[in-house]
Amino acid sequence: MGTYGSRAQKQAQVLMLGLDGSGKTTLLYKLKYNESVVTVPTVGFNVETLDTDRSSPRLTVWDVGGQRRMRPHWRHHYTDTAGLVFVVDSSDERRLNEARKELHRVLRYDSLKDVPVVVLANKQDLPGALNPEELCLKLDLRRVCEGRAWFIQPCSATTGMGLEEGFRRIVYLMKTPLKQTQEDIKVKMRSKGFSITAMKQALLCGS
Ligand code: G3D
Ligand code: MG
Repeated sequence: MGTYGSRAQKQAQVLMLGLDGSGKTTLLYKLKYNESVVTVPTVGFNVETLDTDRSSPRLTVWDVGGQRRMRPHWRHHYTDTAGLVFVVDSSDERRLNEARKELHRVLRYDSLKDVPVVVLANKQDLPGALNPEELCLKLDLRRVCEGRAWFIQPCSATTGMGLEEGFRRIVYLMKTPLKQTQEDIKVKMRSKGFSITAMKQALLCGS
C-alpha cells in the first residue's frame, strides 16, 4: 500500500482525483488554511501537506487536474498512493455518469488494488445536492469497491463541513486492515443495540 506502513514512515501519500469543477482545489485550501480561495482550473497539480494526530503519518495530498486532457496523467501518481480521495459534485447530476466512469476506470488499475477509497460527496450546501445514499447507488460504489475499504462522506468545501471527517476517515482506513475495520464497526453497532441486519447493511455500505 504505497510507502505507508513502516515505523519510520512519517508521510503517506493521498491522491485526490475527480472531475474538473468537483471542488478538489477549493477543499484542499480550505483544509490547509481554512480559507476560501478563488480557484482557476488546475493544470498539472497542487500538493500540500496536512497535519494529522501524532500517531498517524502526515498526509501529502496531491490534487491532480481533472480536465479531460489531464486524466491520462492521473496514473503517473498511482504507484506511491496509500489512499485515494475521489471528489464528486453532488449537485451536478448531469456529470455523474462521467464521474462514475472515471472512478471505475481508476479503480481497475492494479497499482491501486488494495488502496482504500473515500468518496467526498461535495457541494452539499447547494440545493438539490444528492445525498450519500443516492450517490452510492448512482456511482455503483458497493460493487466497484467490493473487497476494499471505502467510505462515502458528505461535505462542502465552501463551508468546511465534513472535510476533516473525510480525511480522518482515509487515515483510519489506511491504518486499519479491512477485516479490523469491519470488526470495529460491528462492536460499535452492537454496543448501540443495532440489529444484525442493520450491521450487515452498514458493512456493505463500507461505513
Ligand atoms: P476542481 O479543483 O475540482 O476543478 P475547484 O474544482 O476547486 O476549482 O472548484 C470549482 C468550482 O466549484 C469553484 O467555483 C468553487 O468555488 C466551487 N465549489 C467547490 N466546492 C464547493 C462547495 O462545496 N460548494 C459550492 N457551493 N461550491 C463549491 P467557480 O465559481 O470559481 O467556478
Ligand atoms: Mg483544481
